[in-house]
Amino acid sequence: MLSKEMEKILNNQVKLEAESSMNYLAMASWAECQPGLDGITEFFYAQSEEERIHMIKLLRYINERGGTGQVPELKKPSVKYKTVQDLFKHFLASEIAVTKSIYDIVDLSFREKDFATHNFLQWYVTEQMEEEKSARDLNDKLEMIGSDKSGLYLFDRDIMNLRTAE
Ligand code: OFO
Repeated sequence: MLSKEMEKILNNQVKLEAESSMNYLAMASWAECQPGLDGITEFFYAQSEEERIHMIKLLRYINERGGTGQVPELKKPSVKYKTVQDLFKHFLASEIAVTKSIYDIVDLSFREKDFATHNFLQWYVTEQMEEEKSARDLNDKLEMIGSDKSGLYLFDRDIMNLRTAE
């Protein structure tokens, strides 16, 4: 059985994953409206789907452990991106924030000796490590490319291949 504090913090994480899903959906839609960003568009649509899966996994875990999973109310995502660089900076910042939030729950699971939740969270810890790394790598590449259009063309093509290779 989850403690009340654990139930609350896990439901907060459900909300964060849902917000990430909606933000990435907004990013995908923004990219789809720009000329020639087909790879980036697909990347964020897929990313949005993944976050939705993360949300449902958490929600169901809360229910399985005797809590009540809450479907959250969400704000409309803001989409004020000026450049692709800007878009990917937001992506990295969002992943860093999610990692921190997961670590806070891991910390609580230790303090409460809730080893079932601790075990459940290991999947999220690994996932965040991979997502943060991929977001950092993509940001590094974009920094190198700067405003070079042919570089951006190749970046978009590579990110499309990255998705289809998964
Ligand atoms: Fe939910 O995986 Fe990143 O944020």
